[in-house]
Amino acid sequence: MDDYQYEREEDRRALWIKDFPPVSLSGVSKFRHWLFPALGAVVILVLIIAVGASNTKMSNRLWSVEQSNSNLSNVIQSLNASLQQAQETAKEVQKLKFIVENNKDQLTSVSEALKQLSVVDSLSKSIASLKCSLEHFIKNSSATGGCCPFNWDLFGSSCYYFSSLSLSWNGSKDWCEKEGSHLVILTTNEEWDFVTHHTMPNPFWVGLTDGRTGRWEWVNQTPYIIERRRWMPGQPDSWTGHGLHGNEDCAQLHSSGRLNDMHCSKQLRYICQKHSLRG
Ligand code: MBG
Ligand code: CA
Repeated sequence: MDDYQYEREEDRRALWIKDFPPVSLSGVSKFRHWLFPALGAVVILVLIIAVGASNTKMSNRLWSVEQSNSNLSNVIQSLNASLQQAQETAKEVQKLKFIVENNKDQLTSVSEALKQLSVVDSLSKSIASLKCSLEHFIKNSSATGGCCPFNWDLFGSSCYYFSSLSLSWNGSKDWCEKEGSHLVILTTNEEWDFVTHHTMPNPFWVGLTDGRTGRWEWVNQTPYIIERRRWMPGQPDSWTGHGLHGNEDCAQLHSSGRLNDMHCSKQLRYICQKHSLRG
Protein backbone atom coordinates (compact mmCIF):
# COMPACT_ATOMS: atom_id res chain seq x y z
CA MET A 1 0.00 0.00 0.00
CA ASP A 2 1.44 3.32 -0.99
CA ASP A 3 0.98 6.49 0.99
CA TYR A 4 -1.75 7.81 -1.12
CA GLN A 5 -3.90 4.66 -0.80
CA TYR A 6 -3.33 4.57 2.92
CA GLU A 7 -4.53 8.08 3.34
CA ARG A 8 -7.73 7.43 1.40
CA GLU A 9 -8.46 4.31 3.47
CA GLU A 10 -7.91 6.35 6.58
CA ASP A 11 -10.28 9.08 5.36
CA ARG A 12 -13.04 6.63 4.53
CA ARG A 13 -12.76 4.99 7.93
CA ALA A 14 -12.90 8.34 9.56
CA LEU A 15 -16.18 9.08 7.73
CA TRP A 16 -17.83 5.82 8.77
CA ILE A 17 -16.78 6.22 12.34
CA LYS A 18 -18.21 9.74 12.45
CA ASP A 19 -21.79 9.03 11.15
CA PHE A 20 -22.51 5.33 11.51
CA PRO A 21 -20.72 3.50 14.26
CA PRO A 22 -20.35 -0.05 13.05
CA VAL A 23 -21.96 -1.46 16.27
CA SER A 24 -25.54 -0.05 15.53
CA LEU A 25 -25.91 -0.76 11.82
CA SER A 26 -29.56 -2.10 12.04
CA GLY A 27 -32.51 -1.46 9.36
CA VAL A 28 -34.24 1.29 11.44
CA SER A 29 -31.18 3.24 12.23
CA LYS A 30 -30.20 2.94 8.58
CA PHE A 31 -33.31 5.07 7.61
CA ARG A 32 -33.59 7.05 10.85
CA HIS A 33 -31.93 9.80 9.12
CA TRP A 34 -34.85 10.07 6.59
CA LEU A 35 -37.69 8.98 8.90
CA PHE A 36 -38.40 12.25 10.64
CA PRO A 37 -38.35 14.46 7.59
CA ALA A 38 -40.55 11.93 5.78
CA LEU A 39 -43.00 11.79 8.70
CA GLY A 40 -42.97 15.55 8.82
CA ALA A 41 -43.72 15.68 5.09
CA VAL A 42 -46.57 13.16 5.50
CA VAL A 43 -48.05 15.17 8.39
CA ILE A 44 -47.80 18.34 6.35
CA LEU A 45 -49.39 16.57 3.38
CA VAL A 46 -52.21 15.27 5.61
CA LEU A 47 -52.65 18.75 7.01
CA ILE A 48 -52.74 20.23 3.51
CA ILE A 49 -55.31 17.62 2.44
CA ALA A 50 -57.39 18.22 5.61
CA VAL A 51 -57.27 21.99 5.13
CA GLY A 52 -58.13 21.52 1.44
CA ALA A 53 -61.08 19.26 2.28
CA SER A 54 -62.38 21.62 4.94
CA ASN A 55 -61.88 24.46 2.47
CA THR A 56 -63.95 22.60 -0.15
CA LYS A 57 -66.63 21.88 2.45
CA MET A 58 -66.62 25.52 3.48
CA SER A 59 -66.84 26.77 -0.08
CA ASN A 60 -69.67 24.27 -0.72
CA ARG A 61 -71.49 25.60 2.31
CA LEU A 62 -70.80 29.13 1.21
CA TRP A 63 -72.18 28.33 -2.25
CA SER A 64 -75.35 26.82 -0.81
CA VAL A 65 -75.75 29.78 1.55
CA GLU A 66 -75.31 32.11 -1.43
CA GLN A 67 -77.80 30.02 -3.36
CA SER A 68 -80.42 30.13 -0.61
CA ASN A 69 -79.68 33.82 -0.21
CA SER A 70 -80.44 34.44 -3.87
CA ASN A 71 -83.56 32.24 -3.55
CA LEU A 72 -84.61 34.30 -0.57
CA SER A 73 -84.05 37.53 -2.44
CA ASN A 74 -86.13 36.13 -5.33
CA VAL A 75 -88.93 35.29 -2.90
CA ILE A 76 -88.70 38.76 -1.38
CA GLN A 77 -88.80 40.31 -4.86
CA SER A 78 -91.90 38.36 -5.88
CA LEU A 79 -93.49 39.16 -2.50
CA ASN A 80 -92.85 42.83 -3.17
CA ALA A 81 -94.36 42.54 -6.63
CA SER A 82 -97.43 40.76 -5.22
CA LEU A 83 -97.76 43.43 -2.55
CA GLN A 84 -97.62 46.17 -5.16
CA GLN A 85 -100.19 44.34 -7.28
CA ALA A 86 -102.44 43.87 -4.25
CA GLN A 87 -102.18 47.60 -3.52
CA GLU A 88 -103.10 48.42 -7.12
CA THR A 89 -106.04 45.97 -7.02
CA ALA A 90 -107.23 47.58 -3.80
CA LYS A 91 -107.13 50.96 -5.54
CA GLU A 92 -109.12 49.55 -8.48
CA VAL A 93 -111.67 48.06 -6.08
CA GLN A 94 -112.03 51.47 -4.45
CA LYS A 95 -112.61 53.05 -7.86
CA LEU A 96 -115.18 50.36 -8.79
CA LYS A 97 -116.91 50.83 -5.47
CA PHE A 98 -117.18 54.51 -6.21
CA ILE A 99 -118.57 53.79 -9.71
CA VAL A 100 -121.09 51.29 -8.31
CA GLU A 101 -122.20 53.82 -5.68
CA ASN A 102 -122.58 56.40 -8.43
CA ASN A 103 -124.48 53.95 -10.67
CA LYS A 104 -126.74 53.03 -7.77
CA ASP A 105 -127.78 56.67 -7.52
CA GLN A 106 -128.31 56.83 -11.29
CA LEU A 107 -130.32 53.58 -11.24
CA THR A 108 -132.53 54.98 -8.50
CA SER A 109 -133.21 58.04 -10.63
CA VAL A 110 -133.86 55.85 -13.70
CA SER A 111 -136.34 53.71 -11.77
CA GLU A 112 -138.01 56.92 -10.49
CA ALA A 113 -138.18 58.19 -14.08
CA LEU A 114 -139.69 54.87 -15.21
CA LYS A 115 -142.33 55.10 -12.49
CA GLN A 116 -143.16 58.61 -13.65
CA LEU A 117 -143.24 57.34 -17.26
CA SER A 118 -145.80 54.66 -16.39
CA VAL A 119 -147.83 57.36 -14.62
CA VAL A 120 -147.59 59.47 -17.79
CA ASP A 121 -148.63 56.44 -19.88
CA SER A 122 -151.75 55.76 -17.81
CA LEU A 123 -152.50 59.50 -17.81
CA SER A 124 -152.28 59.63 -21.62
CA LYS A 125 -154.66 56.64 -21.82
CA SER A 126 -157.13 58.46 -19.55
CA ILE A 127 -156.80 61.59 -21.66
CA ALA A 128 -157.40 59.56 -24.87
CA SER A 129 -160.49 57.99 -23.29
CA LEU A 130 -161.73 61.44 -22.16
CA LYS A 131 -161.14 62.81 -25.66
CA CYS A 132 -163.10 59.83 -27.08
CA SER A 133 -166.04 60.55 -24.70
CA LEU A 134 -165.98 64.26 -25.59
CA GLU A 135 -166.06 63.48 -29.33
CA HIS A 136 -169.06 61.19 -28.76
CA PHE A 137 -170.77 63.95 -26.75
CA ILE A 138 -170.04 66.67 -29.34
CA LYS A 139 -171.26 64.48 -32.25
CA ASN A 140 -174.22 63.45 -30.09
CA SER A 141 -173.36 59.95 -31.33
CA SER A 142 -175.13 56.88 -29.98
CA ALA A 143 -172.37 54.58 -31.31
CA THR A 144 -170.94 52.34 -28.60
CA GLY A 145 -167.72 51.32 -30.39
CA GLY A 146 -165.23 53.56 -28.66
CA CYS A 147 -162.10 55.12 -30.09
CA CYS A 148 -159.07 53.95 -32.07
CA PRO A 149 -155.49 55.26 -32.37
CA PHE A 150 -154.52 57.43 -35.32
CA ASN A 151 -154.48 55.42 -38.60
CA TRP A 152 -156.57 52.59 -37.10
CA ASP A 153 -160.17 52.01 -38.23
CA LEU A 154 -162.98 51.40 -35.80
CA PHE A 155 -165.43 48.60 -36.53
CA GLY A 156 -167.71 47.14 -33.85
CA SER A 157 -165.69 47.15 -30.67
CA SER A 158 -162.36 46.62 -32.50
CA CYS A 159 -159.76 48.80 -34.14
CA TYR A 160 -158.13 47.53 -37.38
CA TYR A 161 -154.81 48.49 -38.89
CA PHE A 162 -154.32 47.87 -42.63
CA SER A 163 -150.58 48.12 -43.22
CA SER A 164 -149.02 49.76 -46.24
CA LEU A 165 -145.67 48.00 -45.71
CA SER A 166 -145.08 44.27 -46.34
CA LEU A 167 -143.65 41.69 -43.94
CA SER A 168 -143.48 37.89 -43.58
CA TRP A 169 -146.35 36.26 -41.68
CA ASN A 170 -144.24 36.02 -38.49
CA GLY A 171 -142.90 39.54 -38.94
CA SER A 172 -146.49 40.79 -39.29
CA LYS A 173 -147.56 38.86 -36.19
CA ASP A 174 -144.69 40.44 -34.21
CA TRP A 175 -145.50 43.94 -35.49
CA CYS A 176 -149.15 43.63 -34.38
CA GLU A 177 -148.14 42.30 -30.95
CA LYS A 178 -145.70 45.17 -30.47
CA GLU A 179 -148.67 47.51 -30.99
CA GLY A 180 -150.78 45.73 -28.35
CA SER A 181 -152.84 43.92 -31.00
CA HIS A 182 -152.90 40.63 -32.99
CA LEU A 183 -153.20 39.56 -36.63
CA VAL A 184 -156.87 39.84 -37.54
CA ILE A 185 -159.31 37.10 -36.44
CA LEU A 186 -162.43 37.04 -38.63
CA THR A 187 -165.54 35.48 -37.07
CA THR A 188 -168.74 37.21 -38.25
CA ASN A 189 -169.89 37.88 -41.84
CA GLU A 190 -169.88 41.61 -41.00
CA GLU A 191 -166.22 41.43 -40.04
CA TRP A 192 -165.35 39.57 -43.28
CA ASP A 193 -167.22 42.19 -45.31
CA PHE A 194 -165.68 45.15 -43.46
CA VAL A 195 -162.15 43.74 -43.82
CA THR A 196 -162.34 42.54 -47.46
CA HIS A 197 -163.89 45.91 -48.41
CA HIS A 198 -160.64 47.49 -47.17
CA THR A 199 -158.21 44.92 -48.62
CA MET A 200 -159.39 44.25 -52.20
CA PRO A 201 -157.67 44.15 -54.65
CA ASN A 202 -154.49 43.75 -52.55
CA PRO A 203 -153.34 40.58 -50.81
CA PHE A 204 -152.99 40.78 -46.97
CA TRP A 205 -151.93 38.36 -44.22
CA VAL A 206 -154.61 37.33 -41.68
CA GLY A 207 -154.16 35.58 -38.33
CA LEU A 208 -154.77 32.04 -39.62
CA THR A 209 -152.18 29.20 -39.81
CA ASP A 210 -151.83 25.41 -39.77
CA GLY A 211 -148.07 25.62 -39.13
CA ARG A 212 -148.23 24.98 -35.38
CA THR A 213 -150.36 21.82 -35.19
CA GLY A 214 -151.07 20.87 -38.83
CA ARG A 215 -154.68 21.96 -38.31
CA TRP A 216 -155.96 25.42 -39.19
CA GLU A 217 -156.29 27.74 -36.18
CA TRP A 218 -156.47 31.48 -35.43
CA VAL A 219 -153.54 33.24 -33.74
CA ASN A 220 -155.34 33.00 -30.38
CA GLN A 221 -155.24 29.21 -30.96
CA THR A 222 -159.02 28.86 -31.42
CA PRO A 223 -159.69 26.17 -34.07
CA TYR A 224 -160.88 27.21 -37.52
CA ILE A 225 -163.32 25.05 -39.49
CA ILE A 226 -162.89 25.48 -43.23
CA GLU A 227 -165.76 27.27 -45.00
CA ARG A 228 -165.37 26.60 -48.73
CA ARG A 229 -166.92 29.91 -49.79
CA ARG A 230 -164.17 31.81 -47.95
CA TRP A 231 -161.38 30.08 -49.96
CA MET A 232 -160.19 30.38 -53.56
CA PRO A 233 -161.10 27.31 -55.67
CA GLY A 234 -158.63 24.46 -55.06
CA GLN A 235 -157.26 26.11 -51.87
CA PRO A 236 -155.78 25.38 -49.40
CA ASP A 237 -153.38 23.13 -51.32
CA SER A 238 -150.17 23.20 -49.19
CA TRP A 239 -148.30 23.91 -52.43
CA THR A 240 -144.55 23.17 -52.62
CA GLY A 241 -144.03 24.25 -56.27
CA HIS A 242 -142.58 27.61 -55.17
CA GLY A 243 -139.27 25.83 -54.47
CA LEU A 244 -139.03 27.32 -50.96
CA HIS A 245 -138.38 25.07 -47.97
CA GLY A 246 -141.64 23.41 -46.78
CA ASN A 247 -145.19 24.01 -47.97
CA GLU A 248 -147.81 26.73 -47.45
CA ASP A 249 -148.84 27.13 -43.78
CA CYS A 250 -150.14 30.71 -43.53
CA ALA A 251 -153.40 32.19 -44.81
CA GLN A 252 -153.64 35.32 -46.92
CA LEU A 253 -156.60 37.26 -48.19
CA HIS A 254 -156.28 36.99 -51.99
CA SER A 255 -156.90 39.98 -54.29
CA SER A 256 -160.42 38.55 -54.71
CA GLY A 257 -161.04 38.83 -50.96
CA ARG A 258 -160.99 35.03 -50.57
CA LEU A 259 -158.42 32.94 -48.72
CA ASN A 260 -155.35 31.13 -50.08
CA ASP A 261 -152.66 29.28 -48.15
CA MET A 262 -149.22 30.75 -48.88
CA HIS A 263 -145.59 30.18 -47.84
CA CYS A 264 -145.22 32.06 -44.51
CA SER A 265 -141.94 33.73 -45.61
CA LYS A 266 -143.72 35.68 -48.35
CA GLN A 267 -143.73 39.46 -47.74
CA LEU A 268 -147.27 40.78 -47.73
CA ARG A 269 -149.25 43.63 -46.21
CA TYR A 270 -151.09 42.65 -43.03
CA ILE A 271 -154.13 43.46 -40.85
CA CYS A 272 -153.89 43.96 -37.06
CA GLN A 273 -156.85 44.03 -34.69
CA LYS A 274 -157.29 45.20 -31.10
CA HIS A 275 -160.04 46.31 -28.74
CA SER A 276 -161.21 49.87 -29.17
CA LEU A 277 -160.97 52.39 -26.34
CA ARG A 278 -164.29 52.80 -24.52
CA GLY A 279 -165.64 56.32 -24.77
C1 MBG B 1 -151.47 30.11 -56.54
C2 MBG B 1 -151.44 30.28 -55.05
C3 MBG B 1 -150.42 29.39 -54.43
C4 MBG B 1 -150.55 27.97 -54.89
C5 MBG B 1 -150.60 27.94 -56.40
C6 MBG B 1 -150.79 26.53 -56.91
C7 MBG B 1 -152.47 31.02 -58.45
O1 MBG B 1 -152.52 30.89 -57.07
O2 MBG B 1 -151.18 31.61 -54.74
O3 MBG B 1 -150.54 29.45 -53.04
O4 MBG B 1 -151.67 27.45 -54.31
O5 MBG B 1 -151.66 28.76 -56.87
O6 MBG B 1 -150.79 26.54 -58.29
CA1 CA C 1 -152.06 27.84 -51.87
